[in-house]
Amino acid sequence: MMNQQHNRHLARLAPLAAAIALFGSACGSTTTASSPADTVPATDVNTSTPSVSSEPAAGPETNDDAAEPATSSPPAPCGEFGPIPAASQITSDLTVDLIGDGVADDQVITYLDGVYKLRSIRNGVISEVEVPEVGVSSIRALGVGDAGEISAGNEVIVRTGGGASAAEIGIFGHDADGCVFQFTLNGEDLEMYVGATIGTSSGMFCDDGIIAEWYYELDDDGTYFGSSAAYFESSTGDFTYVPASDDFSEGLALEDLSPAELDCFGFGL
Ligand SMILES: [Ca+2]
Ligand SMILES: [Ca+2]
Repeated sequence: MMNQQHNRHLARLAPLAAAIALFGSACGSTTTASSPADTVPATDVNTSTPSVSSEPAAGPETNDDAAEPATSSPPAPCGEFGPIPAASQITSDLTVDLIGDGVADDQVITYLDGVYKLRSIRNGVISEVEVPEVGVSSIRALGVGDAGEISAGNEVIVRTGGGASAAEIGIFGHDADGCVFQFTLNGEDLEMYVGATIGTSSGMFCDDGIIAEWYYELDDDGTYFGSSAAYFESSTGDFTYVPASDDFSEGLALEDLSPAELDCFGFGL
């Protein structure tokens, strides 16, 4: 099935319940948790508390790295990030649970510093990504939930832009080192839209292990046509169709349409 990104004709979410049921079985055969084996330094995939050892590393580590600033901050597997510049405009600042241990002790901040950026502090690890193409809108982290079941912990649902009539939604997760990244859909930008204009309407749903979207358009005869589809994280950081979840319908009455809203872990736009 073609992935037509923007022009996907999504409609009723009626088949979503079935999709979720299917998803359950699709999920049973989850692919192996492939870890992005990039430039992994000598750190373990350590989700426990960053132990800036109080005891000296009993070894010949007396190798003076002169460039090392004499701070006692935790290790920085994602790079060095200073304080957010005072002149930048903070557009959201949430205290959330990114690890997924039930305790909201992590932080997600979105801000404008020339470009929009999303910074997360997860288990003490700071990381940041730029969010391009925001349009006339701004970006704002909306909340977290376990939308992708391969990536550990909770994902961040973010309003990544949009215009007057629709908000664009993106999803951000964390890799094995705790560094934030933006999810993709079949390897391309994941952009979902929530909103309505005269003649069009679109919405988005998310819950544990699944996201879905729908889109309708007014037809010549006054009815609506459109389609819907559900997605799951099929490989690290990438969503794909839940098998047989995409649906096309036409001849719909206005009251048949799923609402043009974000229905996502209980938080809205
Ligand atoms: Ca936590
Ligand atoms: Ca997850």
